[in-house]
This record gives sequence, structure tokens and C-alpha cells, in this order.
Amino acid sequence: MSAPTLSISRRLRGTPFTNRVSEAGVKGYTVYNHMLLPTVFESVEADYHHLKKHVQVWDVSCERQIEIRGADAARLMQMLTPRDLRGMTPGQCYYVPIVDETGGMLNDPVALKFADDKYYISIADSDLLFWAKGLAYGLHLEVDVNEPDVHPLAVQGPKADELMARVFGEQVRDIRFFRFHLLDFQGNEFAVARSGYSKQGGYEIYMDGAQNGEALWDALFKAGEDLNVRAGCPNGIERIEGGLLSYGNDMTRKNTPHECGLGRFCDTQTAIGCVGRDALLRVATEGPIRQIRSLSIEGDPVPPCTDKWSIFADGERVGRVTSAAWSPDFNTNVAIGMVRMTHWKEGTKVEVETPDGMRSAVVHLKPYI
Ligand code: THG
Repeated sequence: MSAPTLSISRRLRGTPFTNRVSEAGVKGYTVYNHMLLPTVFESVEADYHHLKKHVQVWDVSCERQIEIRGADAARLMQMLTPRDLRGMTPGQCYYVPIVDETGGMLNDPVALKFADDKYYISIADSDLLFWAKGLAYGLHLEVDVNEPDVHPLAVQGPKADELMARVFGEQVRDIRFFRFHLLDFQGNEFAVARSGYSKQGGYEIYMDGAQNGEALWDALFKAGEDLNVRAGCPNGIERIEGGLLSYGNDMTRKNTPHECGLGRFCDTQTAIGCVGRDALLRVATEGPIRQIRSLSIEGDPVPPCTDKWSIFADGERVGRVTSAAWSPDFNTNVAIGMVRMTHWKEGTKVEVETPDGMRSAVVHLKPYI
């Protein structure tokens, strides 16, 4: 049986980099924000080793931007998230949980502040634009809410600093974690942030204008030849090792930020005006009764986690695994799951029902790296 293919149409949007990604030999795609997101080039394991050693260029255009502009921009931003944004200054990025009126997670984007009246929200995989537009319209806010022609390109891996310095100048080295500078590329000004969906370090370039795609891609590959630069993508193994959460996989609208371990990004007392404040104040006082944890699953490599796998202890279900992969570096299966408080302590032994049968597993408080 041959694997089914993904039928492409205008609804499933390509990106300014899709031609180059294709030429680089992409072997798999997923769909993210109605857009193509590469998932594998050589093999997930080969891509993983390369990411940890060299530098990769990732087409993460699917991290769509919601642009919020206008006199009420800051007010709308604070309505959208329980994280206190009063201390946020232009040039900063904040990881911000976004919740509905019940405290359920709607998205976990990165917000960028350009000015008091201009923000971007770099979204995970859910249609947050409509929620933001609905709030702005319903409350008669003085803001424009739009999806701009901006396409993030990530440069990740230990040699990312060297490659970016060659293309954008030495000043990229001064960009601090979760900050961005506006830098020139061939007469265009792009926001360049030290951020990205890996724990290997690197940058994200918010390329403004689709017409610059191939020039930017080609400049990075030309400058990085001797650095062994390759096309890559968010790596399923590395992100689980690092405990980076995936909206829609590890959490949904049924989870609160506290269950997702994002309570540290909720200042519900002081985030005046945020949607879901009452619900989250209750959650914050009582504390969650289940929470996201890293797990190691013993035995041979597990198959891909395409559905939730039950976690058992003493014959009772105490949680669910939502992401899992074989880790060559840690020589075990690494996983992320939601675990009940009775079994969420470091080192707790549990069993996971994988499609290949029951496996022994251990709960961890911290990610691997
Ligand atoms: N970068 C940008 N946009 C994005 C992502 C990104 N949009 C989609 C998706 N990724 C959103 N989800 C995340 C999840 C984790 C992080 C960023 C976006 C992340 N977390 C760090 C961590 O957990 O170690 C740091 C958080 C912090 O300390 O502030 O980077 O990757 N542009």
C-alpha cells in the first residue's frame, strides 16, 4: 500500500519559499494554519542530528502573523492574554497564552511589540484572527486587525549566529533572547528575532513581502555553504526532548494554561481586562489537577502518536500521552502528556498503552534539555 498524498489547492496555501523547499527535496508536509509546513527532508532522525550540529533554514511561513494596529492596540492585546503586558517594550517578544472566557487555551503564540499602536501575534495552529476581529468589532475598538504579507523564516542550530552575521551583519549577535531588531536585507527592513521552535538557538526573520522569498533563501544558502547549511523544519524529536508544546497536539481549548505548565505566563491578578480572568483566578487559586509532563517510554521505538495514548497506574487511567518519538541522543522514547496530580511527581512509574502494546514509562518534571 502506498501512502496517500496530500492534494494541494489554493485553500492549502503555499509560501514564498515553497519552490526552494521543494528543490531542497522536502519529503513530507503537514498543514498548519491552512498552509504547508515541511516535516521531513532527509529523515526525521538525520534532520535531528544535523539540526543539533550545524544550521538549518526553516520555512515557517505558517506561523501566520496577526497585525494589530491603532489607538486601542495595547488594550486589545491585554484582552487577548492573561500575561501582564504593561512591561512590554518595543523590540520585545512575549510567549503569550491566549484563552477564551472559560480559561480554555485558544492558541499559544509569540507576540511582538513594535510600538504602542502596533503589535504582531505569531500564531500557532488555530484561527485566532477571527477571535481577535470579533473582540475588536464587538467592543468597537479603534484597531485594524489583519493578516499582513509577512512570512517567518527560521535559522536554527549552533551555527545560526555565524550564518546570520554573514547575511545581516555582526549586529545580529547583540539581539537578546526573545528580542528583535529591525535589520536591512537588500533595501528591505525585516524584524529579526532571537527565537524559534527549537532548543538549539537561532533566529526568526519576519520577511515582509512575499517577493523577497527566493532572494532571502538563496542569500542564506550561499553564505552558509561551508557551514553545511541545509533546509530543515521543526523537528518532531528535538521539540519533544525540549518540551516545546504543540497547540492541537499537546493542548486544546479543553485545557487551561495552568494545566499546560504555562501558569508562569499568567498574571491574572494584574492583567486587567483579559478575557477569562474570572475563570483563571479560580484556576490559579485552586491549582490544576492535571498537568503537562515529559515522559520517557521504555523499549523499542514507538510508532508516531497520531491519537492519544492512555497512561495507566494500578489499572486506572491517570493521563494521556499526546506526542512521542524515539530519541537517538537519550536512547529512549521521549514523550509529552497530561498527567493527573496523583502521578505527576518526578520519577513516578506508569504504563502507556501504545499501538504496539503496554510499555513501562517514567514521568519527569523537566524536559530532557
Ligand atoms: N515562533 C514564532 N511563532 C510561532 C512559534 C515560534 N508560532 C507558532 C508556535 N511556534 C507557537 N508556540 C510556541 C511554543 C514555544 C515557544 C514559542 C512558540 C518558545 N518557548 C520557549 C520555551 O518554552 O523554552 C521560550 C518561552 C519563554 O521563556 O518566553 O519559544 O516558535 N515566531
